[in-house]
Amino acid sequence: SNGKILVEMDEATGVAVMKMKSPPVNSLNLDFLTEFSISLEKLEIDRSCRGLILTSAVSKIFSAGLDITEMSGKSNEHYAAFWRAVQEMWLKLYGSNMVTIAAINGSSPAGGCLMALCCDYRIMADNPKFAIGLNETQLGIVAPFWFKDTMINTIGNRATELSLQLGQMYPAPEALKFGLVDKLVPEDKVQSAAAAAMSQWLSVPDHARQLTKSMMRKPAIDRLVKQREADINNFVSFISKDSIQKSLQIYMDRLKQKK
Ligand code: CO8
Repeated sequence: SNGKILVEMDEATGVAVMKMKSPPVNSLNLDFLTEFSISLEKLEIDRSCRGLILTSAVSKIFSAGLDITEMSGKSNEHYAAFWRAVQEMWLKLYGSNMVTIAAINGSSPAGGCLMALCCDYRIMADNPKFAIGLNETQLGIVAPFWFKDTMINTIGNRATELSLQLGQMYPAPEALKFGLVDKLVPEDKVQSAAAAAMSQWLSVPDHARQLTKSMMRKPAIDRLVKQREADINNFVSFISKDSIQKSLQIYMDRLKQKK
């Protein structure tokens, strides 16, 4: 491990806390995603681990989403490997048998929002400076069907249609109203609130909860599993287009200029 993912396992409670630590913004590059999936897999097969709290060790940021530099100026082989790693992260996290709780202690755009949506329950720091949402259209790119499915399964069709088309980022209070997060707590209470919610979730018998979770999520997971290669090909041909590369470049330049 090169240490982008810190895992603290509490044997007494059976709860692991996974802290994303890839400054400055926890962007999801190939290394990060690979380490994330390996760490998750280890916890998944550890029978003493029943719950996972996903949070950030970077102040003010949960995750800035996919690393834009992984999607620009690279070879098609690289884009394919990157996208496979993004799929893997989603398949593992959305399909986890553990209780997963996102402790969202900062901004969480795009892929960061997706990670949070993959969890069973979301607690966010009550700070209007922190925003969450799937803002892909703002970058001139299109969230794939499984991002869309994940959002629909959380906030419903109409709210997803609005959010996705507009590429809307919601400050924490709005995110709560939209159902994008389940609870807001003061910033210094995010971890303790996540631990409290976890003990409620863990009071339900695992087998019943797991089968119920699977019943809710399996159709979306199966849809990607069936079309995994096609989805990769689709991503590679989309992202390698000159017009898309240009949009991403403009977005990155704007991001750098805003300071
Ligand atoms: N990828 C790469 N670099 C990034 C990213 C990112 N996602 N986000 C920020 N950075 C860089 C910045 O450019 C900056 O670099 P530098 O220091 O060299 O100038 C550094 O990280 C710090 O960023 P900021 O100064 O902006 O930090 P702030 O604390 O002011 O803001 C934010 C943090 C709110 C996270 C802000 O950086 C931001 O809004 N970032 C953009 C987030 C974003 O739009 N992500 C979308 C990625 S796309 C995605 O996840 C899903 C794509 C789906 C695929 C579609 C199929 C085609």
